[in-house]
Amino acid sequence: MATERTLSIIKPDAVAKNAIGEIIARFEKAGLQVVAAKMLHLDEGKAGGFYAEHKERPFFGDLVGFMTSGPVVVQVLEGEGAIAKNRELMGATNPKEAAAGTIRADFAQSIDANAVHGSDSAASAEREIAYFFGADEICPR
Ligand code: RTP
Ligand code: MG
Repeated sequence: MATERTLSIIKPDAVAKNAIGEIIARFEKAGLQVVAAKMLHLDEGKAGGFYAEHKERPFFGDLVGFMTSGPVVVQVLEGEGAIAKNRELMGATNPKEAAAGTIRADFAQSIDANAVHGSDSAASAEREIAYFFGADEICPR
């Protein structure tokens, strides 16, 4: 499998729970490397632009409200099959449906406050990484 990069966000609920370290440890233990990271408090424009694909969905307002409710940690993860591996570690969107031992099963409380984001395809990863990071902010090891 090829080495890939994916965008990960530790969402406001997980930051508020002081779970940043535990979540990053799961990525590292699974063989993913953090090659870029920053903490940000998103405004409506930045959060809405990030989730633009969901603009017409009924949950869009709640999603943007939640993502702007507190700081987030945005990271680029690199590794073999990083996009699918991260989605596997995250678990299902709705924590009630997330497999035991996944990040969402262990840290999320609802479909809105669901602890983490991860790019869902190579095209999304490319767009999302560029949305938050310049090339000079990514540090391959
Ligand atoms: P994410 O983009 O945050 O990684 O989540 P995801 O791929 O698992 O789910 P996605 O379909 O992209 O939805 C983005 C976020 O919108 C909220 N959502 N609410 N009420 C609902 O039916 C509903 N569906 C999605 C979730 O917070 C989800 O993470
Ligand atoms: Mg998504």
